[in-house]
Amino acid sequence: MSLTAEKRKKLDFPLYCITAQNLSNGRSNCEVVRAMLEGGAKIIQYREKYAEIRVRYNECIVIKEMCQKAGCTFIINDNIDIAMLVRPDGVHIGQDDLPIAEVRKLVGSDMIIGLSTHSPEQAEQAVKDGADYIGVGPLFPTKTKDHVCAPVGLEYLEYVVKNIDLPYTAIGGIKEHNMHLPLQTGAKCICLVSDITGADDISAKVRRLISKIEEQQGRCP
Ligand code: TZP
Ligand code: MG
Repeated sequence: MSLTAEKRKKLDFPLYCITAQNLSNGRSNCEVVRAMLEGGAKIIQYREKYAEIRVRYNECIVIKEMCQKAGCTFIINDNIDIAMLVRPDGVHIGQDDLPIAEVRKLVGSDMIIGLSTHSPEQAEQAVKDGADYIGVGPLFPTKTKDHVCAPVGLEYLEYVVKNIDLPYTAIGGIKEHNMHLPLQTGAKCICLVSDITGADDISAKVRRLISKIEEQQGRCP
């Protein structure tokens, strides 16, 4: 099923936020999400690699409710089973996870499916396979993701900007101090993980990032 206008709208925001309990200075994922929402986050992905599945499930129930009230798109990473139960706006999977067509059978046509991609070939394949958006990265070195592939650089982002008609988020090693690079490359949406989850004041950070991104995008071609 093709990407609907409704799904595009849910993904049409300049900042994509992701949780990471181990990089949140002792704060819970729910606390971090609350602060992201206070700062104006409009897309949040629940990504939790270390907690027990029951903890993830419980957190996702709470976070879905918080996001719904705030008009924020809520995506669950990895756990298709939790997504089938909690019914977020979307799920996010990687290259080694179940094929998109199989995930589609499980979650249904209304749910957004996002796929991490690392090369032009993977981006083209994602379009063919019916992904609703793609992650583009890691642009730069990052310690946030285990077993991450080598940085793909801005060249791959440039390819996506010019050739791929799917929503996407640039990701990997993006910080407040270097985010002008993907933005200058034409990125419509960028994702900063540890720079946000590790911030002392997460809501102030998110608010500042959104306004800086919008300001820079106004200046970019
Ligand atoms: N996928 C590709 S890189 C990455 C993920 C989840 C982690 C990015 O984290 P950070 O802290 O923004 O480098
Ligand atoms: Mg995964």
